[in-house]
Amino acid sequence: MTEHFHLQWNFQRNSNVSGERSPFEGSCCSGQGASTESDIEEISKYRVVLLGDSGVGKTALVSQFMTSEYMNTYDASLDDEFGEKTVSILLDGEESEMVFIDHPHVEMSVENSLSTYEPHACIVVYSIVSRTSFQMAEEILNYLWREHYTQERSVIVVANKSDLARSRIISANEGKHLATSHECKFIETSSGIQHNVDELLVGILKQIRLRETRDKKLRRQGSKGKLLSRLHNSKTVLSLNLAREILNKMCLNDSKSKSCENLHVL
Ligand SMILES: Nc1nc2c(ncn2[C@@H]2O[C@H](COP(=O)(O)OP(=O)(O)OP(=O)(O)O)[C@@H](O)[C@H]2O)c(=O)[nH]1
Ligand SMILES: [Mg+2]
Repeated sequence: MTEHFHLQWNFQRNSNVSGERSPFEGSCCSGQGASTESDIEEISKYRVVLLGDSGVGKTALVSQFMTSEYMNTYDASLDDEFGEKTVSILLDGEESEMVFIDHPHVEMSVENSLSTYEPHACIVVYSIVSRTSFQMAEEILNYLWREHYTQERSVIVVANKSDLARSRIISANEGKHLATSHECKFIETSSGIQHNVDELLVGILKQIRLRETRDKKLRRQGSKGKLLSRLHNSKTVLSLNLAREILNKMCLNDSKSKSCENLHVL
């Protein structure tokens, strides 16, 4: 599929012989002269699995992603085989390839989806008009929590069908509480009237990138930290560090609960 993507990309780059404005102008892939194959290989590729009860709107959301203004229209490889759709997203001047994995709920278990795809992010969808789908989302989140997914990867709780306001059964607060209690982000969407669909798409990519940057930093600090701890092992320094850690945790937890709807911070 990646090969198909590259081939399509190269074909479109080389096929602009009419003198029309290149579709890559103004994007991160515009620029003078021919790009090399290595430019293309540098683009990060992220897998995103959609989970949730049958009929909550997973497939409808992915279809709406395909119409996003962030999508590099000319670079998309809309490969619907095996429930996967690959799109190229341009965000903050950087391009990333996102693969959305969407199997009908009855066809693939959560365990199977995670072990097969090892996703960078999980989107747990429920419908605001279905209590059963909310309970299903909770079960999925409990599983993700036990498997340390919510702590180690990006997990976003999506309350879909917000257009059906009159039939609403699950309040936004209930959804937010579910998300924060599992250390996840939260957003209400409607794929029907395209409410917050772009925000979700961009939010997923932001969350993955932020986490990636933080993990890299932590790894670097980890090696630095080992060195420092060898130097500062007096009792006073240790207790001061402990106090700082506790304070940090308190502040972190507080800001986290406030920012569950802000998909642009971790
Ligand atoms: N009113 C409304 N209807 C929606 C919305 N999103 C999806 N639907 C409808 O809900 C039904 C189910 O949507 P799907 O996207 O097929 O649901 P799914 O989660 O993919 O379901 P499975 O593939 O069975 O797991 C369809 O009739 C959609 O048109 C929405 O935001 N608002
Ligand atoms: Mg579906």
